[in-house]
Amino acid sequence: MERYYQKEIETASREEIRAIQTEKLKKQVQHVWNDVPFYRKKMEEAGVTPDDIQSIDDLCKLPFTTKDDLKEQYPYGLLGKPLKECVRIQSTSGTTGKRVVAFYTQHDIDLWEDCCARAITAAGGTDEDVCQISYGYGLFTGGPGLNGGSHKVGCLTVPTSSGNTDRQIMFINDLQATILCCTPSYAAYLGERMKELGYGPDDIPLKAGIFGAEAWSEEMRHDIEKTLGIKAYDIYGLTEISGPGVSFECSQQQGMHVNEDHFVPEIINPKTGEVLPGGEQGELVFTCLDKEAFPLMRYRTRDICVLNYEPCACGRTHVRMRKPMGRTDDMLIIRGVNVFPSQIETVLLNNGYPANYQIIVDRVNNTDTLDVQVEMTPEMFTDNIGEIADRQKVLVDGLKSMLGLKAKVTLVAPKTIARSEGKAVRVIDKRKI
Ligand code: DLL
Repeated sequence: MERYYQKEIETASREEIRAIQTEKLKKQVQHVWNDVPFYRKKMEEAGVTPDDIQSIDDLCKLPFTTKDDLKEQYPYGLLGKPLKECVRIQSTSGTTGKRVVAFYTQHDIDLWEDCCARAITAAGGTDEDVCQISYGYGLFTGGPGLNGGSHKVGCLTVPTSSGNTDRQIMFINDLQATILCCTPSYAAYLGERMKELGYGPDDIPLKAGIFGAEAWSEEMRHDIEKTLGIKAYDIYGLTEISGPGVSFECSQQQGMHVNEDHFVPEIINPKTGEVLPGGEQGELVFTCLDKEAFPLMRYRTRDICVLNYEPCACGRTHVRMRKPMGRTDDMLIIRGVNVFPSQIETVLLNNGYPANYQIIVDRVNNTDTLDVQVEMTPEMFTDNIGEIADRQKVLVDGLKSMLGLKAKVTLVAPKTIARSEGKAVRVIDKRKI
């Protein structure tokens, strides 16, 4: 049995990691200064030259890159290599404005797949596993990234992509898939469907799942683990920085190790840009240390996160990031109250509802309204109006105490909220603000 564990780098001392980062950062700053006019201009405006960057501690001297910069520079403005050296693009599903298009050289693909291979290994994967990849393939990074990682580990890779749920289940059973990679909402749906078809957790060959691309709560993790009889691992990433595998969970399930030899994370105060110490919550920022074609520097992700530099019991020394539970830009402000969709999800799951819900925000007569539509399980389903009203009241009270806000809750029949094969659409904001 072969394991793809890169012990030397994944358990390097903090001093060794800093030395690697310093060496790579100096080279990378020179690369963007020489090859990307956009960065040279930004650095000149900030009064910084490559000579000012002598160690990883000087990272904070560099200017930030934002999503607006990416939009303005679309499509080629941030290219760090001639197009003829690029071998792939991937893109976000952005619905408004221009989407993000990220470029990769073969070197960039190799390092990205390497990160995904580390994630699969941390979830217990070896060359004896059958890894079914039910993330979308195509422009979305989920399928291609984990596909490459699975090859590197030597797993038998089953590239089902998303959708066609009954065929997914057939492959899981017929090929005895042991690792499932997909979004947590699709994993929950697959679990629901398998249960409906009569499979208990012990009948399902899967042992692990690698779920990410969207926020999910601990309660949802426990539900999925119970239904599928697996251990569920979180994985994080974003197209701009490469895709899945920027960070991943280990067996301890206490935060995701950032692949710090490739990406340096920082937490900043989103209002002032000030760098915050470990343990404090703020906006997550990444610098790519060795990407060639799309070398983002101090990229503001808009994900709200916390970094933890404490040693991890798994032996890995790379810093861990907490599950990002909100974004600086998807936080809803309802009647002046900050609301994270994940808080609503927690109330629902704590009350025994599956994570099939939709949050509808509107503005009526200048007042914000919050309507949460929640699917009942088949066991709960009833046409007794009094019973439904009682159930709704329990949720209204739960939401009030979690958010400090009165919400309208509507319970709907099982399977009436549209299922997603990719990222779930949880929030519909109808306000024109
Ligand atoms: O979602 C890459 C990915 C694919 C990650 C498969 C994991 C698995 P984008 O479509 O560019 O890339 O979306 C990136 O999704 O900034 C976060 O807001 C969110 N996100 C990604 N992973 C997680 C996670 C892919 N594990 C954006 N938990 C990021 C919470 C996540 N949010």
